[in-house]
Amino acid sequence: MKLDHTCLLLLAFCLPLHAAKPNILFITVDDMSCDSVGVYGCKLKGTTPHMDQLAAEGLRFDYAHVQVGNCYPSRNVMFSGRYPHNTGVEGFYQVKPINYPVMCDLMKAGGYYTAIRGKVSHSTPYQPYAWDDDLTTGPDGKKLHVKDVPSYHDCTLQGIAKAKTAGKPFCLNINISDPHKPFWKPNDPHKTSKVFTAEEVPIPGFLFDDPLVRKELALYYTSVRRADDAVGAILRALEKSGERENTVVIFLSDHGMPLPFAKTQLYHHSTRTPWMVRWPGVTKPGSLEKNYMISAVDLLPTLLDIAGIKHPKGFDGQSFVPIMKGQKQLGRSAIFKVYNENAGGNRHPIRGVQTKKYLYLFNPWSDDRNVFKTATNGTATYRQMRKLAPHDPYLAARLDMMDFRELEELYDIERDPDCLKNLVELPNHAFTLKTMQAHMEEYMRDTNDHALEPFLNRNDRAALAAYIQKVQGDADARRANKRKRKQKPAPKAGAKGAGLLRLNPPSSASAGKPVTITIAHTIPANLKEQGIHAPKLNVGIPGNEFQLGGFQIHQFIAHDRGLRRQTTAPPLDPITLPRPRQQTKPSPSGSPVRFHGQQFRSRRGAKRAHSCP
Ligand SMILES: [Ca+2]
Repeated sequence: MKLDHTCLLLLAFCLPLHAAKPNILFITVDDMSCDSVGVYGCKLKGTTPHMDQLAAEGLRFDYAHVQVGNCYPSRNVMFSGRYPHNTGVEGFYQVKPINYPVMCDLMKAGGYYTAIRGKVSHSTPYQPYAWDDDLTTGPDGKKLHVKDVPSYHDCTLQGIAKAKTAGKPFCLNINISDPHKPFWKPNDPHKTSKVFTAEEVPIPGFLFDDPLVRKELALYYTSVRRADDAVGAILRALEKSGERENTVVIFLSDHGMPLPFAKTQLYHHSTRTPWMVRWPGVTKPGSLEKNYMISAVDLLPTLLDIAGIKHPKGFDGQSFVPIMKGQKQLGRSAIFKVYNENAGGNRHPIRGVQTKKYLYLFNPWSDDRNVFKTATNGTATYRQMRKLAPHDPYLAARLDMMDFRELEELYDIERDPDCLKNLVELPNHAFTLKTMQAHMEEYMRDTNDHALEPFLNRNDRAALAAYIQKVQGDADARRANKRKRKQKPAPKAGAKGAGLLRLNPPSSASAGKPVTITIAHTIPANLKEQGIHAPKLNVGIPGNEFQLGGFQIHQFIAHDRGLRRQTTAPPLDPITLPRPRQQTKPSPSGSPVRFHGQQFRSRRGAKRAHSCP
């Protein structure tokens, strides 16, 4: 662990305040929406019996959110008590060295044994980090399977035993992989205790009723149930250890379901999380907190208060221990939400302010041309939305919003939690808009957010474009450096994996015209069928080549490392086409230049034709 001088000084002040320290068991699930939980009003019965039981034994918060709609930055907020612009962890990349302590440092300095299972690389600014143990590896040295329910029981018991051996209270962070993709599937070797059918699943208001959407949702809800099985396994291990009565259990999700308008967004269902705390002797069984808003940035200050560890300076969040003890607390009427980039380094910054009634979003990248790139574009639901949109005005409007957004959005969460009707231009909401904008400015100033300047200049298109160019340029440079550091020579002939796949693209390609790519392979026939890194694509082994046909190119991007291409659905990221002769020109400066092909559709045309209800 490398911390600078300031950080070490801060740690030196983090002395324990009390001799008796409760254990902490912090459990997360991955990509689960709050309303998938029974006690939070799930319309499908039986999704989460163990989570419901935990709620019945403790306190649950009705107005709880995470800050970020994707994993790595969301978890780093939880463990740092700071917004992404104050940790540097704005996307899926390591930040090293750091000048602030994280949960692991502070708990260890406070006398705790610390260990983690799952999401290890996403939970600290760099890895490996100084946890006492990584419980992701079993006692036999083998890595535990992320979807294996019994292993969650065993690793919890193992962590508790190790803390006892060390003679310390424990702070365990057990991160369940479900319902993150890949979802449970029929004949999955990793069992779930209940399978839900496409016919019975509820359709979230931000999606649409369609057989393919239902099918995807059924797999999601079945994976929610397997996540709940893992919660049960962890809590059984705690009981078995005899430490239940001296352990504070905290449970939440890192963000909403991995489907369009939820994951990687800052909508209501993107960030709302089930948040439960069972603190024996402190929280009242079955209680519900409906007055105050809490968010992930408050987690670390809260954990330190529970553990009686003094806070270092620099937290953006605030402990909510007073609320759990039934006391009053100021500053709990709004939360600040932050999104910057996806796992692929595409920057589409969003900022949000949410109160119990309203949500205001600022999308500085939204310019009617820039298309939002996100993990959920690879889902069956998104592809179906694209397929149906040309013949369905409602879906055309929804797709338009998903891809292009608006510079500002305002929603009445009480009446429209699915965020379907943007109120930003309605005169009768002008006062609310101004109030929410003022909240936003205050948060940005207070936390030194780099999006403040574009926010203040939000009516100046050139200023917004310059900001987006700057942050995307930073992300591109960071990824180019990473590639340079990681660049390995191509595997030698005969080496393991060499020549498994060879792409044979067409000798020429035109924007708007379908292309066919032939992929020759030498994958051994006994492997039968293998998934390759492209959504819903499998390699049939018996032959020695297969074809991908019908992809339409709608945009070419000349890039510093050759040409990247975008196709219409389905996206196919790993395949690179050669530089076409007609559509691109070299950039005089060598910097990225974008050329739009014939198929680049007009947003304004779509918007005129359809309006969102
Ligand atoms: Ca996640």
